[in-house]
Amino acid sequence: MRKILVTGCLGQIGTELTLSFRKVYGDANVIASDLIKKDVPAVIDGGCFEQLDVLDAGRLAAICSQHKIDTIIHLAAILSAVGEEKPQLAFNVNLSGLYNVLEVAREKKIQVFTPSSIAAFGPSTPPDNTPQDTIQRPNTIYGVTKVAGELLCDYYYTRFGVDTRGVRLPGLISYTALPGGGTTDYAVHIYYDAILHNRYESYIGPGTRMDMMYMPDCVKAFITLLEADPARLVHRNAFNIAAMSFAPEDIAAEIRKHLPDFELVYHVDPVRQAIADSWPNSMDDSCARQEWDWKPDYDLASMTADMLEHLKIKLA
Ligand code: VAH
Repeated sequence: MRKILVTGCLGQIGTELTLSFRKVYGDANVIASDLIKKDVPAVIDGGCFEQLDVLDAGRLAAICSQHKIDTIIHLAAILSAVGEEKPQLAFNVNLSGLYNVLEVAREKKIQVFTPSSIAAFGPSTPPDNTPQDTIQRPNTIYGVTKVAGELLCDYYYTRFGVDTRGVRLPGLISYTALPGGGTTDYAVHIYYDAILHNRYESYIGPGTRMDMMYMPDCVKAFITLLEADPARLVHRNAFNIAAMSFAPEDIAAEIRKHLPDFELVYHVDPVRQAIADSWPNSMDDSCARQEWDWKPDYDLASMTADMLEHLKIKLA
């Protein structure tokens, strides 16, 4: 059975992924780690937690040795919007942190799974049905670190034989843990505000379509690719995966099927709008479907129903 280290375990992906991985691989086989031990009992009390700054290569190596780690799910990162406020921090965490993970993986023969993002594309990328292999000239530090990360992971596979794998994630929607510092976060907050206020003020403007995915599909993608037959993988570290593409008004229309009086208004944030405008409208994920049988389970309607049902309980 695998011994898995999850970095960034208390983030939006990390929280849900750690809980799901413990169900699949066993509580004792998933070591959760994050920079700060925040009060998330389900993760902290559900198994082993280690405080880890991914910039501390010695501590990372010591944890991998102590727990005999053979798989690292590397999630620790600074996201797009915070990255534009703190570009030097984003460079350090997203690239030096990844470098430390790849180096310990090289030395200790550890498999590495780390996500890229639609942010790895830029204004010159074909925006509709964006191909798997195409122009990547992002104009955000987050996107620059994601492209560099994709190339670093490819290099460690071809040069050192490290089994690196990853996906380009769309915006992620979930009810377990809030997102932190992204551009697509609006697509989570709209559901919370629908339950709490029956109204949402969107910082992303009308007509701004982006790829989005429900968190259960993201977790499914991580496990499916992690366990995929390596002989089938032509691409490795940056599979486009998609589930749905929508703009704020599309979510609002779906919410109104459940909350007829829900009101959507706009207060556009020029910084995050510019980031969103630089990203694709929709990705072509045919390579993931061909090479490891990717297929999402949720669309906007089923995600909206599930989100509102869970948030009514969570926010009661
Ligand atoms: C962000 N949620 O908004 C992240 C993600 C596709 C976007 O990488 O920065």
